[in-house]
Amino acid sequence: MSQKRFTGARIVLFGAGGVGKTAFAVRYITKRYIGDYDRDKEMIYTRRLPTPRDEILLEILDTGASPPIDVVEKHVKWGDGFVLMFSLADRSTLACLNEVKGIIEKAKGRDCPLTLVGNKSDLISAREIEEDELGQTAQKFDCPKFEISVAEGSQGVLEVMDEIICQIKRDFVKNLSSYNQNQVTDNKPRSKLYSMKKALKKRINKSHSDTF
Ligand SMILES: Nc1nc2c(ncn2[C@@H]2O[C@H](COP(=O)(O)OP(=O)(O)O)[C@@H](O)[C@H]2O)c(=O)[nH]1
Ligand SMILES: [Mg+2]
Repeated sequence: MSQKRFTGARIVLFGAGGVGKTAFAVRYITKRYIGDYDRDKEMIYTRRLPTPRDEILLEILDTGASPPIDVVEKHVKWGDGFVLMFSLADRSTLACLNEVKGIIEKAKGRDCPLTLVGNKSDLISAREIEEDELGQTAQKFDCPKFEISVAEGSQGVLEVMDEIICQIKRDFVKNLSSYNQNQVTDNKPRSKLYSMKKALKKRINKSHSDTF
C-alpha cells in the first residue's frame, strides 16, 4: 500500500435477487424510492462524500441476480467493504448469505468491513425472520446488523452506509499503521548494513592514506 490518504471506498451489495439491493443503492444516491427496478442489471453507483479536509469517492457495486462464484470472487476482490442484504419476509434469502460470507472471509479475513441488513421491515405480517435470529446470524458473521425498510425511508440506508464507511476507514488506518511499522522494521537491517558499509569504506580509505 503506497497510498497514505483515505480517498475512496468501494462497497459491494450482495444478496439474493429481489431483496432490495438496487432500491437501496438508488435510495442512497438519489434519496428516492421508485419501486420497480431492473433486477438483473449489475451497476456501479458513485457519490462524492465531503470530508473536513476534501472529499472521498464512494463506489457502490449493486450486484446482479445470482452471479456465478467466479464473479462473486471478482467482486470480493474489488470491494473494500460488503453489505450482505436479505429480506426479513423471505427466510431463504438469509440462508443464501452463508456462501458469500465464506468467500469474503476466505479472501479478506474475518475482520473485513461487513454489515448484515434485513430489508423490508414494513412487511410486518409477511415477516419470517425475527430479531433474535437476525442477532444470531450477525454474531455468527461477526458484524453489525440492521433492520431497515428501503421503501419507508432513507434513514436506515444512511445508517448502514455510515457504518460500513466507518469500518472501511478504520481498516485503512489499521493497514496504514502496520505498513508504516513494517517500513520501520524493514529499515532496521538496511540501516545496520548501511553503517557496516560506511565503517568498511572508512577502513579502506584509512588503509589507502596509510599506504601513500
Ligand atoms: N415492501 C418492500 N418492498 C421493497 C423494499 N425494498 C425493495 N422492495 C421491492 O422489492 C423488489 C425488488 O427490489 P430490487 O431493489 O429490485 O431488489 P434486488 O434484486 O435485490 O436489486 C422491488 O419491487 C422493490 O420495490 C422494502 O423495503 N419494502
Ligand atoms: Mg437489482
